[in-house]
Amino acid sequence: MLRADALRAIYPDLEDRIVVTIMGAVAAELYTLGHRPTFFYLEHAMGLASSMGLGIALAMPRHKVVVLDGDGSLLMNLGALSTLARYRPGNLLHIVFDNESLLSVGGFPTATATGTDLAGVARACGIPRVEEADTPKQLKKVVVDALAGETLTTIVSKVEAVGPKSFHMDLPLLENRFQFKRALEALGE
Ligand SMILES: Cc1ncc(C[n+]2csc(CCOP(=O)(O)OP(=O)(O)O)c2C)c(N)n1
Repeated sequence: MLRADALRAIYPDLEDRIVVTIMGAVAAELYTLGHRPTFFYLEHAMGLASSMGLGIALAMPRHKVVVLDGDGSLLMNLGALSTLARYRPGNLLHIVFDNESLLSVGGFPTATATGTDLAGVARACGIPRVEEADTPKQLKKVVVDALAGETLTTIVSKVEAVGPKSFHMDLPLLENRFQFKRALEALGE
């Protein structure tokens, strides 16, 4: 599955949500589909999108929060899965696009290319619902289910190590940061 196709399939389910993405390819792909003030693209702080999503989900329990993560990013902060499971906010959906690669910096293989099973790690950490979805249709189904429910969910989707031609986003980090904060304040807790 191409991540771009996966994102296109679930974009209608994301566009009215609070979304936090990792940097690089997936951020550019989501941005290209259509930026929303409630989307935050976490530049630089690799591995921390799920931690940021956890904080927002706990602070804003009436709103669904979706995190778009990558295998390299999650591997860099693997303990995040234990912390997510410990607090288990039912309004948090954690989607990991596993391309077995650090694609955004040139495509070096990660540990999922040599056998690490992130869905298995998530289950062992105690995430109450873990799904694997490897086609856009399957992903759409589990995303819709998870957003309709109240159970912390991690979805691991294997995708090809293919990204956009350009990672350029016409939205500076600071502008995104202030716009996102205002959008969340307007939503209220
Ligand atoms: C702490 C830190 N180390 C390294 C980087 C450089 N970096 C940016 S994106 C990236 C790869 C991210 O890999 P993954 O999460 O698998 O996503 P992909 O690029 O494959 O979509 C790296 C190493 C960074 N931004 N921050």
